[in-house]
Amino acid sequence: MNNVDILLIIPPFHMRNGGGSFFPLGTSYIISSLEKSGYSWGIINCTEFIHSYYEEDLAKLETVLYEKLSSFSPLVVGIGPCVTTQLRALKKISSVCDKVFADIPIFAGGPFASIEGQEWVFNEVLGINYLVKGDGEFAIPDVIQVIKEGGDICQSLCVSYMEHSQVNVVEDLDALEFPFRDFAKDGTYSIRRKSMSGHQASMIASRGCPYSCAYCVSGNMKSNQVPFRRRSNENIIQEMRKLKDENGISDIVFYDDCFFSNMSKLSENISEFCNMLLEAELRMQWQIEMRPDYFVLLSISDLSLLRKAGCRQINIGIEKVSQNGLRFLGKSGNLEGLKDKIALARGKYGIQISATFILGGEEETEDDIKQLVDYAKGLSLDFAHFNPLFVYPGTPLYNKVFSNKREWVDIVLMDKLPWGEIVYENKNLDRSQLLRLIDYAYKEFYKDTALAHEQMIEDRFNIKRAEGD
Ligand code: B12
Ligand code: SF4
Repeated sequence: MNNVDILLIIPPFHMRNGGGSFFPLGTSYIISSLEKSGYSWGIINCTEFIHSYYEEDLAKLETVLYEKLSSFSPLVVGIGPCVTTQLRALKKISSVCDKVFADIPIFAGGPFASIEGQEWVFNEVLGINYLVKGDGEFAIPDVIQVIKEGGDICQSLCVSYMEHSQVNVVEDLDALEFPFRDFAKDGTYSIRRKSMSGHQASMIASRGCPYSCAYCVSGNMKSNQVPFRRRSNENIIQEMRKLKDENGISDIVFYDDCFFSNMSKLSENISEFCNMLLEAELRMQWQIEMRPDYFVLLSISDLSLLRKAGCRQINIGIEKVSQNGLRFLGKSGNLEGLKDKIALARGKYGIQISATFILGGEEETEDDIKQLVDYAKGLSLDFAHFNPLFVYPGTPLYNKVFSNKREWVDIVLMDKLPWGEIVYENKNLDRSQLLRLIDYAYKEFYKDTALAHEQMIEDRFNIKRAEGD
């Protein structure tokens, strides 16, 4: 029997075709913090044994989890990082936990657990009474300490429950231990991108997002009570050095929503980060996410410095090009010069450019979508990703589409598709039409390229398997 202070359960997620099994960075941060506090931990990573929310996979989850949980004797159980799409799997996890650990306190954490107004789902639908909202690094050891001292879980000031909400925020991210990486036996450290060749790892330089687009949870988390915070450049570079020296990592994917997040200081921030990195002489390669309205502002000297300091790919969330489409998504900003800037970044500076596009929106038609795909094809991008517009609870888009806070739960629980997403439908395009257009977009964009017959291009969302059900 494994006697541990805390058992962490990582819920499974629907893996898109071409995706891999990821060990979440959030869990790695939590483990480092537990190690530092001297608490013992066990882990069950459900992404290792199921990859979708098909009924047969959920049944397998139940059986395998029961067996695995039975080998642990924890003081407390933490489930997460939870995202809303996992609802069906979370229901199974919670019921198996109840059977095996009837008298042990169970709490959930991660983005879904931190979205304002979703406490009732945990309480009423999932039967999980306690949440640790926001950052888990200091909060989880606090919960363990309270329980070890014989207290009730609610005595930890970091815990939320129906009558009480507490969002935990680590103000100074430099105060955190670097994420625990020792379990990544296969050397992939939660990331496997085809566009990178070396040993890869993911990192995060900030928390939160300073923007609040209508469809996205990040900027709307807890009505913006979770502020945007960034680590110092010194601290980021120290972690890069550690990854290089101790783990043989050469390539980093920064998961930050906006790696550079101050438009008026864009060049200044690029210069500070890149020059410090060059002085550190790490010679590592890295890629970042950037908003398109920032990307068009990049000067020749910004691009040159980014390349020199190791930036090899920029992922831009273009999403839409029509002003109406952008407005509906709560996005604004000038995209003028985008095409030329992409050509310059790739042609002169050898920085690969990948972009994401959202299909679907108010009044959008099949013709609009085909035009967007044609636009994407004309941009000389290295990669493009096309996603349907999804409706997530906790966002302004959700409030526009649904009048009832409970509606999403019924939709996801009743759905037969394997991924737990709610697709935005309008009078012109229903879900299946939109999913077919996603298929069309991938095929059209990648036709005549080396990637044309990759599984992720042929059936990105496992739609064919879903239809065969
Ligand atoms: C990298 C990433 C991915 C990667 C890797 C995910 C992974 N497992 O590592 C991939 C590409 C696979 C992915 C997939 C998806 N993602 Co994603 N992803 C992210 C991203 C950009 C960064 C995550 C991260 O590493 N953050 C850094 C760490 C340090 O933060 P953290 O994970 O929040 O963890 C902290 C706290 O949440 C808490 N915590 C975490 N775990 C636990 C557990 C317990 C028990 C407790 C108490 C606390 C706790 O403590 C941690 C440390 O402070 C976030 C956006 C973001 N900026 O966070 C979106 C985000 C999490 N993803 C999101 C979504 C929607 C998805 C997908 C559904 C998309 C899709 N359609 O396929 C899938 C489903 C994934 C799933 N798990 O089910 C949403 C979730 C929102 C929601 N509705 O719940 C986010 C918030 C993006 C957004 N703005 O909308 N994602
Ligand atoms: S879509 Fe991007 S910029 Fe907008 S709120 Fe989400 S993470 Fe921030």
